[in-house]
Amino acid sequence: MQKTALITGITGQDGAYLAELLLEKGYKVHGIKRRSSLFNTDRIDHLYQDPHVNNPQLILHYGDMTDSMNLTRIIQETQPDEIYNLAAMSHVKVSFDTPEYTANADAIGTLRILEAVRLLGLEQKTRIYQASTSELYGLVQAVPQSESTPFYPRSPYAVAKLYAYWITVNYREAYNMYACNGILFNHESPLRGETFVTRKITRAVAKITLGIQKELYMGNLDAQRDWGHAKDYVYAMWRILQQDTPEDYVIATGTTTKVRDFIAMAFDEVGFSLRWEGEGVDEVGILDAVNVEKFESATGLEWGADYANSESDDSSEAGKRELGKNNFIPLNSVLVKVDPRYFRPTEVELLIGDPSKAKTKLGWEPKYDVLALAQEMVASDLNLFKKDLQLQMAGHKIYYQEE
Ligand code: NDP
Ligand code: GDR
Repeated sequence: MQKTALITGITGQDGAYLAELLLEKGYKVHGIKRRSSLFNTDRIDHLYQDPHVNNPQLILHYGDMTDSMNLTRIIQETQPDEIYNLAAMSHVKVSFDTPEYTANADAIGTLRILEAVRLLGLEQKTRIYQASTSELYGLVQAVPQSESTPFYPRSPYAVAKLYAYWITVNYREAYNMYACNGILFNHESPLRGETFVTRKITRAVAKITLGIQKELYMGNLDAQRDWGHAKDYVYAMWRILQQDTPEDYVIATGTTTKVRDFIAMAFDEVGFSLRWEGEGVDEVGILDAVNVEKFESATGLEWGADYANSESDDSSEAGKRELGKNNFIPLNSVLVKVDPRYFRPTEVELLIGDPSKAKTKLGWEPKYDVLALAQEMVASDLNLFKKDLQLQMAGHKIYYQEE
């Protein structure tokens, strides 16, 4: 019997990887997308199936986590065997600006899904995966963080997700539903949203080395995160719903990295070594040395050695740039600066997960480590911006927004 899955948040990073995985496994996949004034399905366009063709395996529905009637109707129509509730206002910093909306979508949205399944009498048919998060741990109580570590959320996002976590546990216990939390630590990929820290960094590395951007402005460089690859993590989501009994699991790599070190790692991919000077808001990352061979093979540009040693700074003028040549980044350029606007009112300083339970019970292990992740992300962003550079050189104007 073919299984049917419903993915909320299918247009997001995880939704895209999960949809791909479930289609490969032979599922019929329904996804909920939001109405937007522009197309918002970039991440899943490669999976799109023309609805005019017989029996498409991927079907999209308009919907929103804040609309109970909409969610109930979609669940009734699709009768899913598995629901993956990935939709959320997922940006921690933005949740301080939109706390009420975040609570509505992330906390009450989860309740809407659980209650719809119950009201429709699907408790014994439909299994539910809830996208819980390492942000629940917040202010460090103990490390590494496991399923039994106490929670101490530090943002409106994390508090909303705390409600979602417990309402999932409660529906499991109260109504004997198959509902599970995956407590996932940070996971990234070339599909990561542009305003999350890893992607912001890998985009900047690509743009700076290609001469499209001059500097990277960052927030807290000391924060430490347990970064994995989204591909590994969506596989864990699926595994969680295939067990005999519904349980909650931590999914993490078990190693942690400082933001500052991820920046250095990403620049190293293009042959740039940074040195750090100053402290706090005055800290800067300076181009200390270049591995010319590595730079040239990563970027396809020729390193402009003479210019690199000169005092001149006519950077960022695309018109003056010679195509195929780096003649715009002198050694000792300041490439990274701190901007307090990216600080959070309350910060989560240290996350490092203990995935032992997932390893033992799910047989799950990450395939990627943080270096392999950074490599893939930098390579992907270099490809992306090299295309833009070609267009710019041919006279097209391209505008960028970075946050
Ligand atoms: P993204 O931000 O990339 O994707 C979020 C998805 O939710 C998008 O499809 C978005 O739609 C959709 N969405 C947002 N608000 C609503 C709403 N009101 N109604 C319907 N859909 C909505 O997140 P990720 O893919 O990275 O994360 C997936 C889930 O996992 C999220 O719940 C996140 O909080 C959680 N999580 C993520 C971790 C990570 O490191 N990535 C770690 C732990 C948990 P649109 O495309 O239109 O914006
Ligand atoms: P996080 O991810 O808050 O952990 O939430 P993010 O990448 O936004 O931040 C990670 C850490 O980096 C620090 N930081 C910056 N962050 C951003 N976005 N931009 C900056 O310029 C910057 N400078 C430093 C942050 O302060 C933070 O400490 C992500 C989301 O995917 C959540 O949905 C998910 O639940 C958690 O991961 C696990």
